[in-house]
Amino acid sequence: MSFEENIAQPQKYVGFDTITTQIENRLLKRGFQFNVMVVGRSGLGKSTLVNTLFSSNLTRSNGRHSAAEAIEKTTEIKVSSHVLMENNVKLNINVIDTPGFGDQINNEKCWEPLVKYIKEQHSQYLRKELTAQRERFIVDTRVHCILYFISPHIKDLNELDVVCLKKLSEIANVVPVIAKSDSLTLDERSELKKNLQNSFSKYNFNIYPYDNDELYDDERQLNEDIKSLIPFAIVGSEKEIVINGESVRGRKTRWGAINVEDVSQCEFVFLRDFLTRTHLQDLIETTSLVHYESFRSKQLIALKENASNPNRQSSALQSTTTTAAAAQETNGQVGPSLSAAQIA
Ligand SMILES: Nc1nc2c(ncn2[C@@H]2O[C@H](COP(=O)(O)OP(=O)(O)OP(=O)(O)O)[C@@H](O)[C@H]2O)c(=O)[nH]1
Ligand SMILES: [Mg+2]
Repeated sequence: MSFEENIAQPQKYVGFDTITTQIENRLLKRGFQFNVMVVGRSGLGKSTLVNTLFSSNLTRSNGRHSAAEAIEKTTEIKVSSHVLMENNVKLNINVIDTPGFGDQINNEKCWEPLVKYIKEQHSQYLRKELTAQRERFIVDTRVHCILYFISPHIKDLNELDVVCLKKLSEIANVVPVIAKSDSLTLDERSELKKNLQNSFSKYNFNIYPYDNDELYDDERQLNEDIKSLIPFAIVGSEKEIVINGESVRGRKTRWGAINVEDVSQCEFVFLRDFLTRTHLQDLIETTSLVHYESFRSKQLIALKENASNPNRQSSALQSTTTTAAAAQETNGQVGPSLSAAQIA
């Protein structure tokens, strides 16, 4: 069978070119959902950065101001929801904070609650997708981006960073940053960045952004440029300071004033442009098409295997939490899963 494509122009204006505006209007009414998780040791400036990124007061920055203050001893996950409006565009942001991460005496497995949270969101989404009467728009709580904060005071990744980056980059879009880079000279900064980049490739982390066959040349080039900048050496600030008579977001340091938006002083602007101006949609899409898809197919294959194996089927139907997929995917460690009973 052959298929011939004829391109014709209607003889008078029909109006279907407005479909782009129609889509835009619908999307604008609905708004966009972006879920960002911040991970890193206490006091590295996670809350400050989120507030600097969205130029708002989204999360409370309550870092310790003196060594005597107690640090949070939990890896409890805190989610806060915010709505931002810019021109006509409504952005719903969930900030998933992980206070106390890496601050315990024994940090082994401190990544577990984070992995569990991420998988739980995938699992909830899948459950909603598979119900007979599914919602028209499923509320998306899947983690679209993880900002991973690396201390500026190390020479290379420590053991905890290696394990966490490995685990997290397998299941979500991870963007590492060098926190508080104003505490480094430019030479120290590029030295640390070089070491970290070498380690990322040595350990073969799946750091975002990813290449795929569908990218155009300009997109591929943009991703290359971004990869050469990662980890972004950032500075965050919630305060305005006056530099040369102009009020800017910045910090006063022993060496002088830093304008966080000045690219000769730090890479905050590159990070913000990357997250909001060039890759916001791609982060959301990649979460759905790559990370969620991989979770979904593992779960459905396991479910099918259970269904074709009568012995396992009965146990899957009885169980509400565990399936073969959970065991395969997490080596029995963490992660919720589905059973036929849950889906029905
Ligand atoms: N020098 C410098 N200080 C910063 C920077 N970002 C934040 N701070 C300061 O570091 C302290 C801790 O900042 P937070 O944003 O509360 O840190 P956090 O990572 O959210 O800390 P926890 O919520 O305790 O995990 C505050 O006093 C901030 O003003 C930075 O880029 N450079
Ligand atoms: Mg905080």
